[in-house]
Amino acid sequence: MNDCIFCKIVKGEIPANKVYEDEKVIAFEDIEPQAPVHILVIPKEHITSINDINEENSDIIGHIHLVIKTIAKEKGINEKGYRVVTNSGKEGGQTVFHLHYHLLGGRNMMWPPG
Ligand code: IU
Repeated sequence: MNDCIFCKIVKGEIPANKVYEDEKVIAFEDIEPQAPVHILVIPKEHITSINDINEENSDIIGHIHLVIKTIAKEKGINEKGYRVVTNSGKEGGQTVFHLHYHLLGGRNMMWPPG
């Protein structure tokens, strides 16, 4: 997707504070952190949202969870706890239409979310 900001981050056309990268995903610090740890984990392939997950590409979801687990441990939030969020669609609060998982931690999370 030419006009997708996260695809541009994947291609290195826009800088980001990367904390993890492999052949399938990258993770980087959110530019507007909502918690002491706020990392976005995204597939390198352009997938718009959960609505575009299918039998062919669904392996990426398990992989993203493994990466989240690794980063949570690296950031030292795995024991105390953390939150993983993916917003889907406008009413779901999605503002960037490239699938991404927010990893939030380092403070007490509230429920219900706004
Ligand atoms: P959302 O779930 O689509 O609302 O999350 C998008 C997130 O992407 C949001 O937390 C932004 O702060 C973040 N973000 C970013 O980290 N870098 C960017 O260049 C842009 C958005 I645009």
